[in-house]
Amino acid sequence: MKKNKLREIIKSGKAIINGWLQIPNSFSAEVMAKQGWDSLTIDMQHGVIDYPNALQMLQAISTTETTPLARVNWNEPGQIMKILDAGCYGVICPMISNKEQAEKFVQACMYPPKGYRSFGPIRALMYAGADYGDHANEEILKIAMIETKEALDKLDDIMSTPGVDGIYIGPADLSLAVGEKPSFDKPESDPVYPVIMKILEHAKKNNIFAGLHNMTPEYAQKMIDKGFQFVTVGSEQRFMTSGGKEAVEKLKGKSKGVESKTY
Ligand code: 3PY
Ligand code: MG
Repeated sequence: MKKNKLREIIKSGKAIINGWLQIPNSFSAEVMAKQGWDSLTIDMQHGVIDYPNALQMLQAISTTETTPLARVNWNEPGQIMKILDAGCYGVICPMISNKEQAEKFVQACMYPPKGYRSFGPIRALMYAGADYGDHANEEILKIAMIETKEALDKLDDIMSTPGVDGIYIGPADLSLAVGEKPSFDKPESDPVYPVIMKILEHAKKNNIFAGLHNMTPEYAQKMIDKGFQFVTVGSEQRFMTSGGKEAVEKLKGKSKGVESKTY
């Protein structure tokens, strides 16, 4: 089986630079894949992407060395198994709140006896190699999102669950969980900032990597310096929005549109 290069990056102590895909199109996925991201995540939760789109996007990403990941829309074994069959090398699962949910998630990603994934890696066999079934349990990255109120009381339970390779913080939902307005790139003065740092410390303690969703490369770099080893920067939709907005503003003056602090 083709190795998961993301595991090598983590082992070397470096950070995975992850791009985020929310547009249901193989050409935009290909354009992003050509830019040299370590990984690209197909966002099936908040992106406007369904399975047939995701399949074509995976084919586009396969034209490059970029590692394909997906964020599923819920902790739902059918969707998790199906996107793995399509050749994803890792799954990000939203809103994991306790150990039971963490087990349900990671075990959906693993074949028996470690898990309960059903066998049928129809495209993964072509993408990864004929021995996929022998190594998938170890190669596939299982990444649990920490972004709910309950999870904050159960960080060690979730992070010590066998099979959880890393956690991923969603700052928008985490903000809501602690009674704040959703936004990314939280400044140090923001009440959510210490919560993010606390989650990072627990990940370090549990020897798993921590990931964070960011808006700008500057903020992502700051978080790498703090110890995050998986950082997402923007999304293709965000890049399109900011590039288009900047061009129009230069020619037509400041737009009246209010810029989103999240997606
Ligand atoms: C959040 O900020 O809640 C996310 O899920 C980011 O993707
Ligand atoms: Mg979220």
